[in-house]
Amino acid sequence: MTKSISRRSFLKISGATTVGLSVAATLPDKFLLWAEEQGMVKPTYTATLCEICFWKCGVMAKSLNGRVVKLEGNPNHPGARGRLCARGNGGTGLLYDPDRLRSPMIRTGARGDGQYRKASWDEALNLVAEKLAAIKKQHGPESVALFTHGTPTDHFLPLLSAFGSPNVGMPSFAQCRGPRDVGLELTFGETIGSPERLDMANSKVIVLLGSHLGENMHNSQVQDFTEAIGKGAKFIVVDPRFSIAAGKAAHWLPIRPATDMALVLTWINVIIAEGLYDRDYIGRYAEGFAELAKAVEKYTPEWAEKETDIPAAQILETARLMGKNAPSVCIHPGRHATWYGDDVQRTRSLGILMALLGSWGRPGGAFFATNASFPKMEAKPFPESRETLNGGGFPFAGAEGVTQAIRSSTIDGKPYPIKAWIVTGTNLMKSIPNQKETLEAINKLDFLVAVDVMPFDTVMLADVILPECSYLERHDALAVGKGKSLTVSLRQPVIEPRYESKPGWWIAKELGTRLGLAEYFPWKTYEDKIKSQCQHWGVDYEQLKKLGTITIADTAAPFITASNPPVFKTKSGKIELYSGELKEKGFDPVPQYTQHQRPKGGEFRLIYGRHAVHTFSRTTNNPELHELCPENVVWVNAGIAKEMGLADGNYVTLVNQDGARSNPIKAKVTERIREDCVYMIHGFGTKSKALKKAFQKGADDQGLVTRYAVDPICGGTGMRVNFVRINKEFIDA
Ligand SMILES: Nc1nc2c(c(=O)[nH]1)N[C@H]1C(S)=C(S)[C@@H](COP(=O)(O)OP(=O)(O)OC[C@H]3O[C@@H](n4cnc5c(=O)[nH]c(N)nc54)[C@H](O)[C@@H]3O)O[C@H]1N2
Ligand SMILES: Nc1nc2c(c(=O)[nH]1)N[C@H]1C(S)=C(S)[C@@H](COP(=O)(O)OP(=O)(O)OC[C@H]3O[C@@H](n4cnc5c(=O)[nH]c(N)nc54)[C@H](O)[C@@H]3O)O[C@H]1N2
Ligand code: SF4
Ligand SMILES: [Mo]
Repeated sequence: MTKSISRRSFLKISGATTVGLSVAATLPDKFLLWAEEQGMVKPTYTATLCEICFWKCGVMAKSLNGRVVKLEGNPNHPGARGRLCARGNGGTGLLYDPDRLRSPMIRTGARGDGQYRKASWDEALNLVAEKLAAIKKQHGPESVALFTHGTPTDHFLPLLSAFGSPNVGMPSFAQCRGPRDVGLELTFGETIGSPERLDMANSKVIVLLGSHLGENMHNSQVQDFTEAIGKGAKFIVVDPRFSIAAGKAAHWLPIRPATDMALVLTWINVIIAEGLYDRDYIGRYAEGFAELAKAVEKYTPEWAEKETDIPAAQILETARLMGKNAPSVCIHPGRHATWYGDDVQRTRSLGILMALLGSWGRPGGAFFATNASFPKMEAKPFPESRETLNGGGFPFAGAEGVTQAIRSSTIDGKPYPIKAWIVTGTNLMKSIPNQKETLEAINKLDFLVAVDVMPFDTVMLADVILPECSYLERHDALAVGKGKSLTVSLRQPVIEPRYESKPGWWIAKELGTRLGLAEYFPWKTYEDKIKSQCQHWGVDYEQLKKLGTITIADTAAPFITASNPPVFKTKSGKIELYSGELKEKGFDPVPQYTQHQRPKGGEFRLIYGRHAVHTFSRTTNNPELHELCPENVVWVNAGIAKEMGLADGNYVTLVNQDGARSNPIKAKVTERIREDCVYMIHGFGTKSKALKKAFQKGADDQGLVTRYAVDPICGGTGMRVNFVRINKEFIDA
């Protein structure tokens, strides 16, 4: 754990000073804690991993008499460093949520009307296997698609591959970091990883475009951010909204939304023109400098001022600030990168900026992952399958899938039909844009099975619902971390599964067995599998159980030195400032700016983001976290509000360009946002009545994202291309 940041400053950044007090507030917990004080019960501690988000922090879970009363950060785990964020602390809320799925359910009414009957595991699993086998027989195995996010992937992807289908869609690609990963790969031959390999704690200057750290609460990243603030790093925060990070910034640049490329290309031009780039680094490691210099010549600060609404002088000043502090400059490449449809190119422009400053592979910039790895395990090879749809015809779509391409094949049957979906760990109605299309696809399906913990909107459209137990009640795949060192971490049950819920590994194995695929699951329990893996890797399983995380000795240096030259796995073996690969496929080899549509009079661009105490939709019904933030609000510029006669706290509805209307949502009237956009937290406005706390609370941003701009390079869906009007009629209602 870093010494220079206190727990208080971490909590202050996270905007969640109250969390931890509300945890363990329930009556049974209070009684148990009292009994512990009296010495009547003894606590047990179990090391495991959080799954409230995908930072997967190490957790030390404290239980009393078989009840989990407190979750704390595991000091051994690099993502946690002894702390959890508010959401992680609130994980007991998921475990004890009274609305949890309790037993397998089979649909009895029409799709979407919420009518189900309870079923035994045997009946439900037999039905799922029967349906999938029949669809395979009639349409081929590729007509079954998997949508997944998080650790369920480790169980259901092997099941899908063994079944013979290549079709897997993950919103964490096409609706999240796909464009970023593709953009960096095209530039450096590798991406930045997750957790992002940024050496922020040692940066002198940190540049954030969007990246609203402090609201985006990835634990150790926010700890690094807090440490950097403590050490006096200068922040350049580019955001149309005065975010928590903007509050820490030397320069807040309230950019006109959708014009970031203009700013970054201008920074690049200034840094080249003023000779502020790292000549030696570029000379050794990069190619295409001359083409780059020429292609950005036209992007002058005066031109950029008109596009971005940021004064030319400030553009110059910030470019010089970066140049002077190079290479200890961290240009955060973002994570949720699907903004405007030209997102690969925006990320490439950020990569090029990093390269010019020489900060890729340098202290204070980005570091390299360890070379150490664990030996591969022998496994039965999967059968050959038909060509995947998840590429969606995009030349640089990753293996993680273009979700909306599977959705359109489900609707139109082209190039071949998709007839069944397995959905796990993802709430597609909330995560993929254009809910109408998602519903249309679901209504065309012969069969939809959902494996989930909670009855969220997508689950309530399934034909069969299989209740997975929460992460605190199960084993999952060993988590291998490749940061500055190689680590292995264990998820293990803190308590037995509640109700009739079962671990994902068990559900996948049982389905596999019923589908004649038992050989792909050649172990009795998942713990057996983990134990044999540990043996193969030379990891002491008993130690791992106790410590939660084991760090393996390093073999590589994280930064470039004379004895540790960088390796770039691009086609040219160098950093590609000019991309021949993109040129070959008909795209700009050097990123170029294109103007995007702007709001018309009375319209505002809809932008969205994270709240420190919520993860997407998945925490909205969590009693602990719901209490801290029960509904979202819409940020409206104070000047605009005044013109409209709108007061802080008034409820409004938002109507988008296609007539989609939101739930009533409370207005937050503030100077802290530009006049041309409105902002809300993603994930609210749940339609599922089975979620008693979250039902109809707040507004759903996805309901207003009827349009999306597809990135032609990788298939990512830019979702900030919708415009809303604020419905005045409702203000006085
Ligand atoms: N608490 C919490 N933390 C999370 C998550 C969570 O659910 N909850 N989810 C995690 C995941 S999976 C992801 S991908 C990340 C996402 O988090 P980030 O990658 O940080 O998301 P962004 O979309 O970059 O950031 C949203 C910010 O962009 C600003 N913005 C909107 N439009 C523009 C624009 O045109 N230009 C600029 N410069 N800024 C703009 C918004 O005002 C907002 O402040 O968060 C991660 N961390
Ligand atoms: N409009 C809009 N769209 C977005 C975003 C946005 O900000 N705005 N963000 C995008 C980003 S960055 C991402 S990464 C995606 C995220 O998209 P999703 O991963 O779909 O996020 P959630 O909405 O949290 O849905 C999670 C689902 O998984 C279930 N779940 C939780 N834990 C478990 C578990 O242990 N096992 C199983 N089987 N199920 C579990 C939850 O109950 C819920 O149904 O959405 C993307 N889409
Ligand atoms: S960042 Fe928070 S929610 Fe995410 S894994 Fe870590 S503790 Fe859990
Ligand atoms: Mo994401």
